[in-house]
Amino acid sequence: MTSNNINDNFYQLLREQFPTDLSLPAVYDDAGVYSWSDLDKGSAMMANLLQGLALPKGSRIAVQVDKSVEAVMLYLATLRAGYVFLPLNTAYQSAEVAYFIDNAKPAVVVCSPATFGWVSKVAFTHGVGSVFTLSDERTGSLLDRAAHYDSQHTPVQLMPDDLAVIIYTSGTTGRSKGAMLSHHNLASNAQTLKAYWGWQPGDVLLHALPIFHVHGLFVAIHAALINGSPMIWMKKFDAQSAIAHMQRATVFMGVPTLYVRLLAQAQLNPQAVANMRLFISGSAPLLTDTFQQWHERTGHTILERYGMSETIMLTSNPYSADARHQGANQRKGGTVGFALPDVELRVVNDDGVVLANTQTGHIEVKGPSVFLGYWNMPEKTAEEFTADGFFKTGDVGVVSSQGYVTIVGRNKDLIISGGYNVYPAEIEAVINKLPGVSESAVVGIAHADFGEVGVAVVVADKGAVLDPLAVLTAIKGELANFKVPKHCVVVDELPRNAMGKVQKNILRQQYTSHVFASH
Ligand code: MLC
Ligand code: AMP
Repeated sequence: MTSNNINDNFYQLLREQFPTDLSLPAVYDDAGVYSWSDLDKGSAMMANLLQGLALPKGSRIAVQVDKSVEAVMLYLATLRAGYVFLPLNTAYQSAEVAYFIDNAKPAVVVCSPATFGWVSKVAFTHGVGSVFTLSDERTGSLLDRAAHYDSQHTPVQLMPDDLAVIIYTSGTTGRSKGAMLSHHNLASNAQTLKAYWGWQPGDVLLHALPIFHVHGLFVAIHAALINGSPMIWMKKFDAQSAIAHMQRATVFMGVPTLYVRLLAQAQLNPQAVANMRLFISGSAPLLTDTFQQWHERTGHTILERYGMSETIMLTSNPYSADARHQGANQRKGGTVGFALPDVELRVVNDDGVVLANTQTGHIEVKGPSVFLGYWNMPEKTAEEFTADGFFKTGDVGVVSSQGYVTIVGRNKDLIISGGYNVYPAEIEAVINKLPGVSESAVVGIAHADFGEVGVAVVVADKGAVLDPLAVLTAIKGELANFKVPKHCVVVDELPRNAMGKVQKNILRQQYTSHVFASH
């Protein structure tokens, strides 16, 4: 990997783009305004605190906290100190957190004061050295301790391939895998998106996504920081407030559910978005209906892009004329646009033979933002890469003669619900352990708000009687709430093909028609 940076610490690159006047606003929060100096000094103090713990190089800092600007400082502090940030969805329950802690063996865990009881128990049981708390109201032991540290900090010297973040993604078989992303992965993608999306002086990002996944943490926050642009910060998405904030914002990023909810607001009209320059959608398929309605209601054309935790962003519809594609500048609904300038994207058949444009197959990618591999899972990593170094995305797609990529399906058994990934295998494993359950199949069906939601189809043990609601209640404590199927049905048997494999397509058809007929 080549690099011209004297220090390949990604924070250094971000810091160089901060405005010269550090007293300017960097984040507008409900509670007040944070300046660029606040971000720099707050993250310096936390970085000094972390370094004061004298942790070994590459130590993981696992963080499960509510969205706050201080949580962003903690992320930046971890980068500065050269440790590895491990963000965890706040919806994860103790069994899930225990798995991540056991797998990643973090040296430090930061959790919310409200969850300290059970998180610290899990952490200390797994040998974690330090557990701090951080609330979304500027309180917690992390801030108390960091207050004693210096507000100057020089980012630790790093190499481009040094690890910056581990993001866990669930798997089609068994447990989650930690995708290892380097400082170079983060830096290259942030720079590419800054140029491709035409970030400019005066831009203001409306940040409404959670910050424990790639979309909210990397795509959104990196974009603002690397452009020296302020963010309007929403702790939680709410359609009415988001529209009100658009008076002062220029860029918005959302999963399709956010666009669906915004469209349901009567006050969404061209005046409300007159200040906006760009609307970006990703993480899940944007229905062409939503794309068209948005254009009719606002006059704006949503720019849809596609990425993964393992790769950050891979493709994007053009913001402006793309010289690589005869100056095409059209954002096409139903497509995820062109491979980004430094991404090689190809479509292959089942035998790995590269297909021509307009032929459908498996999407494989190579590029500077593609991850280093799965944490402590070399065999899994080897399986997911081809001999010539392409990553197998698990998505099925087609590239048009003009170069537009369309995702037509997935060859991984995955449900994307409101932008969150839900792997049926994980849910089925939990359901199958319940008393009286013989087997189960979880399938995704269309849903007006979340795009897709899970339905659990369960078979009882011989002689046992199962209450569908009791099944859902029983798994609620075990799984993050967004993973819990929205509906459960008990059946006599699951449909199987001649090989004995459950025919999920049949279940999907069967339940789509009646379960959510009212939506
Ligand atoms: C919440 N609920 C969901 C859900 N979110 N159910 C299914 N799918 C979801 N995504 C359920 C809760 O379990 C709860 O049910 C009820 O809805 C209310 O919870 P809530 O927290 O009040 O929901 P709400 O705030 O309305 O959240 C909806 C949402 C949120 C769409 C705002 O899910 C969200 O922020 N999604 C964005 C996800 C995201 O950032 N993805 C990026 C991944 S990165 P109950 O029964 O418990 O009351 C990636 C790569 C890439 O994919 O390309 O970007
Ligand atoms: P995650 O593992 O959470 O990073 O999710 C990555 C997956 O989200 C991809 O492999 C795709 O299946 C899906 N995805 C992301 N963006 C899009 C999009 N714009 N359209 C369709 N699917 C998408």
